[in-house]
Amino acid sequence: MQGIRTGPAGHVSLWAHATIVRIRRILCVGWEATLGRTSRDVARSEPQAGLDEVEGHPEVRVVHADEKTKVATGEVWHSDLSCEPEPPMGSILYLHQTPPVGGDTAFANMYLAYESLSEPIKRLVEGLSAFHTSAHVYSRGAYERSDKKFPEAVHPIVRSHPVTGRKCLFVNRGFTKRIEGLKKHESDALLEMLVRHAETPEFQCRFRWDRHSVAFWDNRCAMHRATFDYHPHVRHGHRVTIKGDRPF
Ligand SMILES: O=C(O)CCC(=O)C(=O)O
Ligand SMILES: [Fe+2]
Repeated sequence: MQGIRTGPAGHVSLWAHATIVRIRRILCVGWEATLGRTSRDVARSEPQAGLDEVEGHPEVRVVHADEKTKVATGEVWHSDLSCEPEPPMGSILYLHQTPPVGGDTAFANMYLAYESLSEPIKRLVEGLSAFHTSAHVYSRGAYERSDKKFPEAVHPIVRSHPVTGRKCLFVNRGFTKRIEGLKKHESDALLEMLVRHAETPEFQCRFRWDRHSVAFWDNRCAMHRATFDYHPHVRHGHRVTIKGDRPF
C-alpha cells in the first residue's frame, strides 16, 4: 500500500490498514516506474456502475459473483473507466474469497501491443483518436445504473505514459466504440484489428488468486479481463481506483 495516499476522509488508509495484515500475495502490473510517485493521488469516490459500495466507504467497491451471477464484473477486456475524460490511473483489487478453482484475472501489456504494430500501422494510428463510452455497458443487466449517467470521452489511440514516457495502445473492447474522423466501415475494421491485436495471448499474463491477495494495476499501460469460469462458486472482494489524468 506504500505510495497510495488516503482521500480526504481517510477511507483508503483505513481500508488498507484493516486488510494489510491478512494479505498473502501482491501482484503489481505496470507499476515498476510509478510506485512511490503517487503521493498526490487520491482514491476516487464517484459511483462506479454496477458495483455496490462498501457501506460508509463510497470509494471502496464490491466485486462479487456467486451462483446467481450471469455476467461477472470486467468479463470483457478493458482499461478501467476509459470512458471517462480522466480515467483512473490505477486500480487495486483485494479478494477476501476465491473459488476452489478458476477466477484468474488476465492482464495485457499495452506497451507491447503498441510496439509490436508494424511501422505503417503505427503511422496510421498515431494522431487518431477514439470515442469511448459506457452506455452499452451500464444501461443493462448486472451493471444497470440508477443514475443513468453514462460517461464518454475521446482519447488518443496511442497515448504516452506520463511517467515512463513510453507509448501505449489505448483502445479496448469494453469501452472503445469508434475512431474519430473515419467512415463507419473504416472505423469498425481498424478498431477490430487493433483490439484483436491488443488481445494477443503473448502480451498477456494471468494472476491466479489466493484468498487475501491484492493486485495493483496501471490502467494507462495495461488492460485486464476477469475470467468467470467458476460458477456457481463465490468470488468476493473490494476494489478502489486511483485518480488519473487526461490521456495525451
Ligand atoms: O474480478 C476481476 O478479476 C477483475 C474485475 C475488474 O475488472 C475490476 O475490478 O476492475
Ligand atoms: Fe476492471
